[in-house]
Amino acid sequence: APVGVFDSGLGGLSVLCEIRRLLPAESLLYVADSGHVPYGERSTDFIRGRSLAIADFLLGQGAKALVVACNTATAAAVNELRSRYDLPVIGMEPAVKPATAATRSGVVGVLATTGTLQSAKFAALLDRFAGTTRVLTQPCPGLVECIERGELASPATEALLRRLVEPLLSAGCDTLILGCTHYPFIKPLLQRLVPAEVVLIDTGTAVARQLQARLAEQQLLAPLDNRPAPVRFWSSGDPQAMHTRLPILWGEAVEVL
Ligand code: DGN
Repeated sequence: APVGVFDSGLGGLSVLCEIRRLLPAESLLYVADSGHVPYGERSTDFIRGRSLAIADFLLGQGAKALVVACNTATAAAVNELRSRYDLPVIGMEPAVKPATAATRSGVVGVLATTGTLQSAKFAALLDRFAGTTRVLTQPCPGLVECIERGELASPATEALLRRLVEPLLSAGCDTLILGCTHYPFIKPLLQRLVPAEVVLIDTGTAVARQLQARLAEQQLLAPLDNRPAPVRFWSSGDPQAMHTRLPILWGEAVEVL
């Protein structure tokens, strides 16, 4: 049975990549809700509805576990998904706790969508882990769209990113949290735009490890001789766009359903 992974679009591929690396024997089924990307500025009800519909689809495909490879959808819908389905549901969360451990200046910045930053889940996360660290938030409208177009280092993407991080750097942030699964794709560009000592933190590997632990605990791990397991892709948008973008964002040969 496959592990079902979904995102509003192609950003979740950054998480899929880490899952693939850690768990090469797991069959994976990735859903990009490209017909509705971006989720960043959508209402909570809309995102919740999409998440439940995609989860139903993945369960219909026999998924044994779900990974919500989208911070925005996790904030909006992970509780509903967990109460509705009796299988492991792994979600994303901006890495506030590791960032508070990493910062020396005591000021960290969170780059994420408006939806994530305005969510009750994010407020609870800050209450729980921020402690004495100053946590500054920066919504990034437009950035997901650049990445969806496959523009990982274009002048337009660079100009936008510069404008977004500048206030965080002037406020003394020495640690930046990539709180959206699209952003690891522009990590090399971001690293070039910030001073070398600024630490960038994302959560793809932590989520892959969490998935591994949950599968192990429920004895759902695929046998190791299942390698190489298939990875399949499904998009609610234009399948042709998926075909042209996937080679940029996902290295392996692909099967688009
Ligand atoms: N990739 C999603 C996230 O992690 O929040 C959201 C991207 C979007 O649709 N705005």
